[in-house]
Amino acid sequence: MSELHFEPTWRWFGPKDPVSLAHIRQAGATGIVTALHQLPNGAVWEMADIQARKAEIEAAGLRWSVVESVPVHEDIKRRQGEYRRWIRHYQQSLRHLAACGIRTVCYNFMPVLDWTRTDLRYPVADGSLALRFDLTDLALFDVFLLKRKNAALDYAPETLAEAENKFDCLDGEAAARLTRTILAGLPGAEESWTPADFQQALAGYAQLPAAQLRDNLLLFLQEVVPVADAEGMVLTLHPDDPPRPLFGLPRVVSTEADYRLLFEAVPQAANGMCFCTGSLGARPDNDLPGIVQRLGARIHFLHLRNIQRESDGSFFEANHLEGSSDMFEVMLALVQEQERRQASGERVDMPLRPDHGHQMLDDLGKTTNPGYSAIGRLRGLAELRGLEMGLRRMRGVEKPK
Ligand code: DNO
Repeated sequence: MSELHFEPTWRWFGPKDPVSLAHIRQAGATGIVTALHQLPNGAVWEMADIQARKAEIEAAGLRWSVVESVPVHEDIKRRQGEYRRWIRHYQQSLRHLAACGIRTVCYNFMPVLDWTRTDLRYPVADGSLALRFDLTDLALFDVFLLKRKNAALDYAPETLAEAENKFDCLDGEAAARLTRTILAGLPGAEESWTPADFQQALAGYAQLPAAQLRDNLLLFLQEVVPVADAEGMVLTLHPDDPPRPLFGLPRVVSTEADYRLLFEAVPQAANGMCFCTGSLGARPDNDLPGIVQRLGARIHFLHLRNIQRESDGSFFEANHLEGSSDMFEVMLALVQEQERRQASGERVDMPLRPDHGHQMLDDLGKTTNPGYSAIGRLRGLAELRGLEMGLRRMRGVEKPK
């Protein structure tokens, strides 16, 4: 069997990222996952800007493997205003990226908010800090701080009672921190909100049921997938994180069935998936190895991380090989999928990045991007690569020369 591997990649937020390209290289990554974060949503990515960023990455001995993300303008999600123009810009950005040799693009279709947590410094048993999504805290914010109309209807009575108790003892600083954590936008999110703007943005979705959001996503795919296909690119749709509606906003990329529907409607292989085990794994009904077995041909980018689920839908981010998902089974399914592709002459590349990591060791005293500190991800990447290598060798792949 000839040598296959998942290209080890690392998310880098550009020149302002406290983790340098030189350090990323030492962590064992060869590929960079990044975006032109300085551009506003909807702007055309010009070739000169893409080339300049690419040159900077290559000067450090790395390659720009994946764009995460070319963000989708809110007008496209709502199919309103200038959405046609933003779609044309998106198509143009894809063509420019392809012309610069970058062929894998990640994006999401979550309205208003990108990924969401309620605690960015949740201490786990070993003393490192993890990211946490706590349903009680979400309800507390939604019902008692934001005071969204009818919010209480979205939570179970026990959750509301707990949230109310917690709210009664909450000091101003903790309330401000929770608000910031939810609304300020985590790394990679393109928007951040004040409570008033957020209420307004939510109001904009009041008349948009999930079925309509899904139609808007399909319309977008029908417009951009043929362009990606013609350019030899793949688009990888990131799942909702967490995979559930939030603040009454619909979310339509949360389950295997959601993806299946999109793949059936827009069948080109360029209509692909970013397989994020942390996002999908937050729902016990998402069978991760099974998704790889059934939809593997669509998986063009891997975000591997683990979460520890709790019974009410809360979770925290566990170490990569711990937590609720069996990373061995996931990795095995991915290795088998890549072997299948090789045997059938399909595109084999599946860049992998260790998604998130705990804040630990020297990073505890540093200002880091939540989830994106160096050492926790370095640990994650090392563990995942070790698991991958062990599995491949057991399956008869020769030792690299
Ligand atoms: C969080 C990330 C998200 C993701 C985007 C994809 O860590 O996985 O920021 O990159 O939602 O568009």
